[in-house]
Amino acid sequence: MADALDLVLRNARVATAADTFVCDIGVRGGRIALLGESLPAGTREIDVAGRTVTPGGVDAHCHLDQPMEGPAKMADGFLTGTRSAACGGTTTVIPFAAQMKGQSLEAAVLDYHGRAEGKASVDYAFHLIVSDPTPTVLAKELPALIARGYTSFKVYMTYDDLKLDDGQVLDVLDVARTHGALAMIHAENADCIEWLTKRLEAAGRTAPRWHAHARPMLVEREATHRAIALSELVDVPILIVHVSGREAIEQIRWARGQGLPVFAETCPQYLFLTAEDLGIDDSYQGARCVCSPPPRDKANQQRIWEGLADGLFTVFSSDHAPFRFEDPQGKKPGGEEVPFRHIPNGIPGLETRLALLYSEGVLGGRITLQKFVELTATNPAKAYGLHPRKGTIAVGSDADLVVWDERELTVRNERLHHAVDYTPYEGTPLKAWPGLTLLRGEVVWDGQHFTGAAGRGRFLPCGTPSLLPRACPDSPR
Ligand code: DUC
Ligand code: ZN
Ligand code: ZN
Repeated sequence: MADALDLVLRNARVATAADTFVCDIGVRGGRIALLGESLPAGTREIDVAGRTVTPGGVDAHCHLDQPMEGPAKMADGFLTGTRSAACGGTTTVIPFAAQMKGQSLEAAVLDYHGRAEGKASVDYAFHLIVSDPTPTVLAKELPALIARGYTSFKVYMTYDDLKLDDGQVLDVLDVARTHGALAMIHAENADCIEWLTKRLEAAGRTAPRWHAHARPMLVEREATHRAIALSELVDVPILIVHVSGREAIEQIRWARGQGLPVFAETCPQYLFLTAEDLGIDDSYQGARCVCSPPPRDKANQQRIWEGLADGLFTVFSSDHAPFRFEDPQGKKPGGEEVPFRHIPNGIPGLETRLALLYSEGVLGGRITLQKFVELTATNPAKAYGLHPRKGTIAVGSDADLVVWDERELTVRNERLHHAVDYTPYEGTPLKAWPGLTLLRGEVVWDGQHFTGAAGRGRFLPCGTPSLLPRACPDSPR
């Protein structure tokens, strides 16, 4: 007879990307061993009758303890970042091992493992950021790292310390094609941003709100179209990250219409914030919401909701980029209120990502429960080669689970677990929050307290991205 179950979740309303059904979930050795009615007793039992259970969230775009140039320092490393992930229902995070210009990729990955080791309380994989695609990086380091489970990388079309020119993007895409990796693209036109920034500065327009004027949708639209063309030239899938509104969406819809494998991600800030959150006057408070691309307006939020519902978007990530507001290493570099050009870009969102989408999307009637699971867990796991171990509720998958509490609450930073001194969603009413988060069968959030432990999170080497249906081995290409 098989060993006894370690845990049984009784009478769960299980939601996957395909179905909703009521059953017991039996866990053994950290994995889902049985799904069925009236399962045998487990060593531990939790009755979740009437409550929805979804796969633990996979946040496939977050920045934790990423080395930065200049005075800025991220407030969250793996310790606080993964703790806040767990308390918000996310059990896998994929932050970025970022190559600095002049640095080898191998060194960046080694350094980043050192930052994570012993600190993570949820499981984690790494994307790479390729900022210096030297011949050695392209011919040796990148192929070797892909083979070792780093199968996705981000390239930037903006930011002086990270950006690649078009030729370099083509080179990196070519490696992705040859070795079966997925390239994520930050699409904004750097020269347009610089040109606009200088004009705004010359006119004395340097308050945080002008950040949005330096990065209008046109600069995102142009770069999105260029990224699509570059990927078409190389004949390789790409994923456009943090899409903010209508103009980039139109480019992606056009690409899809051409049959091109162009995937897209969006984030909570493009559903719940607008450019007005960067300020309607010259107050510095808006520095809290400075991120790139910037949030747009209500009409664009609506376009993003439509894209989530109709399949334009493949993944929904936080783009958690945590900087404290009252901090010389955060939004006030050197303790000063600085021109928008110098404000560190990014907002926190790891812990609030799932509850915002569940509340407004699922319970607000904008997306189905299946779409929620697909966007927040199943597709990110597929896109980055972690499925079916992660991202679903199935026999053999890791027992990463969220049991939802459907109740009215309000987002308050004092209740969150990150190390940031604000949340952009302060005061937002919600209709649900995770009541329990389980990582490989262990409760890491009990609805009131973090119950996980630093060092319990495991590193996950990624397999081949599996969003595209694979051709049969002997079918013609
Ligand atoms: N934009 C990014 O591209 N990354 C982190 C934060 C941000 O605002
Ligand atoms: Zn980006
Ligand atoms: Zn980012």
